[in-house]
Amino acid sequence: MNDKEDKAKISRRQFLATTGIAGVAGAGVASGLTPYSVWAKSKSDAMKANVEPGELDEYYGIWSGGQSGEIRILGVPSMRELMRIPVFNYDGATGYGLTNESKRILGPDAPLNGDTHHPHLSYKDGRIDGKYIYVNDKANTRVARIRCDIMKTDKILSVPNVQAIHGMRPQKAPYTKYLYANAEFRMPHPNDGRNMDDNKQYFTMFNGIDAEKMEMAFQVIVDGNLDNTDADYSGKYAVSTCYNSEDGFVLADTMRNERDWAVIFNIPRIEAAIKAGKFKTLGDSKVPVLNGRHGSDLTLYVPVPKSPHGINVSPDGKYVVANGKLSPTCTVISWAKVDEWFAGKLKDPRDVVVAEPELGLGPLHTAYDGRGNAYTTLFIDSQIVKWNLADAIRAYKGEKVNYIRQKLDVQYQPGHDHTSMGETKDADGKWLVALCKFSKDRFLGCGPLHPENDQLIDISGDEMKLVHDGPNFAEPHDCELIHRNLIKTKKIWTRDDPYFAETVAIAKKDGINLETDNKIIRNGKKVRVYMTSVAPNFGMTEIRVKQGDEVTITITNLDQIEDVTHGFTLINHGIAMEISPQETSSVTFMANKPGVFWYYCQWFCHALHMEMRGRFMVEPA
Ligand code: K7E
Ligand code: CUA
Repeated sequence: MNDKEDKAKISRRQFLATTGIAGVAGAGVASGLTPYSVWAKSKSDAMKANVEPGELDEYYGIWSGGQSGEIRILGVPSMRELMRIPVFNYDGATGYGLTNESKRILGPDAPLNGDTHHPHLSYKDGRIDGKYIYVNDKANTRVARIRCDIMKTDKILSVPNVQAIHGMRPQKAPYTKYLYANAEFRMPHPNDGRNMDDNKQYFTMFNGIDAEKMEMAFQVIVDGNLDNTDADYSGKYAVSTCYNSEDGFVLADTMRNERDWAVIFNIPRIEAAIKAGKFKTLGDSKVPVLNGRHGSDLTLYVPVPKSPHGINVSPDGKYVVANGKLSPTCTVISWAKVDEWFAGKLKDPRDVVVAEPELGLGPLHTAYDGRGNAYTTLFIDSQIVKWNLADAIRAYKGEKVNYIRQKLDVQYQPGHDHTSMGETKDADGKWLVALCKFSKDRFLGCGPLHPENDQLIDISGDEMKLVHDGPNFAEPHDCELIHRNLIKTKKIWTRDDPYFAETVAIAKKDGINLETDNKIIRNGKKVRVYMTSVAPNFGMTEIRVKQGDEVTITITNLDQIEDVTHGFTLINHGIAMEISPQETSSVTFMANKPGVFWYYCQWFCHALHMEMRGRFMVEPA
């Protein structure tokens, strides 16, 4: 890079730091640090992200799809997108949201949008067990579970009596018994229009979900609101940030206090209180509701500066870091001290704080390398700051040590960051992904809506090195990087899979053998069509029904060969679905229009794929 380019780049960064973005997040907080940057990346650094054709990535990247409502699977380090998993959204390729199998998961009248933020895998003893991915839907107050073996959404739960599930984490130990889910927004109770102006009737709740059944286990009323959450490595605690201790309705009010808090939930005490019957219920809901406000022995409110956002437990199991957002600091809380506090040995809730390092402007989230270092995103500074936990603790005690190891410019405005295996006891400190909210000029223009920029950073050495820019569509808030050995996926379906068990049961009642039969069963105006598919043939090349019939098409793909997926698309009916090898898929719709409508296989499966089609014939009423 020549001098001129260098200057141009630096002035661009300064420009970003001084534009409106800084103003939004409470500018004027000076960090007092002199950041240094690594702009250039050499060709050899970039080659680290290179995965040769035919080679496999070492890590699965589990990405949230933000406002798209989906989950995406990327390979890391190549950052290649491997798969999209529809979760809260409609998906035209797989028919998710159209098929009977997916509708059973989504439930009746489910909205077909979602806002996924936090994908997290299930645990055993603080390690990834490879079973499930859980993810929140902020937009419609839901949580979902995805089966890792088939990479399909498996269950969805609507959380009652709250609004906007944001922070969400599985319990880490001894196993994922509970899923912890923060409802972000306070709302009036009851929310039937009578209390809309009475702030005192507003509250929100921390939610415990039975992670195996995907049913509500408990709700805890809190003061303030709830942003992000994490769980410790002993299984005893969950902890959530609150950016609105002021109970404000508008921005200016939420920024009034110099300190808000992190609230720690004592899970064994919550379980004991439920056992002892110390709860109430709200409205029609049967879920136990406990009081966790100030003064409750179920919670500990730790004051932290200022409007904290991310909350991240260190993989050594000792600490949790609350990220200051409007304060240039992070607050380090010791779990051992939290034990002491609940044992009645400490007086001041701030006694659980063991460090409060000053890191830079707009700290949002922190990740760890398993070697004692933390990596915090600085939204306003557009940097990742690497700092040392032990040194930050020594500095808090008054020692003169520099806990900052490096600051690396990222492009631009990072939200979450995540390290390989960093949310587990097996944190391996190889890779860091910075999920940048703005990409600005990093990619070819695609209109006013820009992609995000997910940057891959090599953290295996002493110095962080940027190796790859990864454009991504709206809006990955968070991801997890999991070693490929921990996730085992099926190559073809097994016929006894619960995903389509209910469809199989209906066929059985109709006396159908799905593996051999091609038949139409009529029951009044309800018509059920059963057919098989083997490349390049559907079991039936014509289906005759009457106008006004409710038609269910059930197709079983008999192919046993990996990757030979068929599809069923019915012209002019808005119907399409995936049928992968050994899968049964079904869809129900009204045959309202008389005439001939072709159906075809929309998944290129065979040299004669174009010929894999048939006529859907509707006789006029
Ligand atoms: Cu975008 Cu985790 Cu929803 Cu932070 S959250 S950036
Ligand atoms: Cu079957 Cu294309």
